[in-house]
Amino acid sequence: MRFDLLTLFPEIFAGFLGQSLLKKAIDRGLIRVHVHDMRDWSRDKHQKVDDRPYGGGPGMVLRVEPVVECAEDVQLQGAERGHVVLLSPQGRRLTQAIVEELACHRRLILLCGRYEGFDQRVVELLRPDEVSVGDYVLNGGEVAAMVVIDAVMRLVPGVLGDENSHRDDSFSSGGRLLEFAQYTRPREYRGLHVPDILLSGDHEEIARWRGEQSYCKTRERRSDLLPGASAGDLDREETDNTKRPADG
Ligand code: 6GU
Repeated sequence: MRFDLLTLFPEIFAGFLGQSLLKKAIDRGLIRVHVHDMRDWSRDKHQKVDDRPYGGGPGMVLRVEPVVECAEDVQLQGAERGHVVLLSPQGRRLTQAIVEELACHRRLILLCGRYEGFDQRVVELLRPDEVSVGDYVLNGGEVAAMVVIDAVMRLVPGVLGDENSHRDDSFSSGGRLLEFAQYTRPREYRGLHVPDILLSGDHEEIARWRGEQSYCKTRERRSDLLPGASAGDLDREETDNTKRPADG
């Protein structure tokens, strides 16, 4: 699978691409990631890619030409044009179902915005799939693009070793429950013991206990995930949240 990242801050991705599971997948040729600096498509001698919004208002808007021309050139590199994703808080909110959908593409072009967003004509010309990673505001799409790559790459065949691949993840379209609690050695730490059941060797009982744990944790923390929950279950909780950021 190939990912193309279009950004104004290519350095942000260096650590992410050079570590861990993603680096291994790249080294093994399962995944390719190309990072493109949209400034290289600026016609301006100062490589300016943003400008003040028509109609006034705070902040700067990404200009249409460098973004569209960068995306079009990048699409022509490689065998297929790819599915264009624009990371934006206005997009549909990312879920595991959307991650699974994105993983069906052989190539994803991820557009990372900054400032107050893109000129609307970027959307009209590229017709991207607009995706948000949650209901909060980030300074730019780069962190969101890393979220998308991280979640999608796990679904690319061969990326997870056999050891993990058979594991039922909490949010895969099959399972809809949170994970049960896990323990490893030592058996006791500061008076806290590993539950006896896990040391019993009775795999049937262990599976039952884990299922119960998952169900109870989900009911307590995320009842919106349980069958029969309506969208309102979550909204009510969210609008109930009266906390405000601390001063300073
Ligand atoms: Cl994709 N971008 C930005 N700037 N903020 C976000 C987001 C994306 N998703 C949630 N918040």
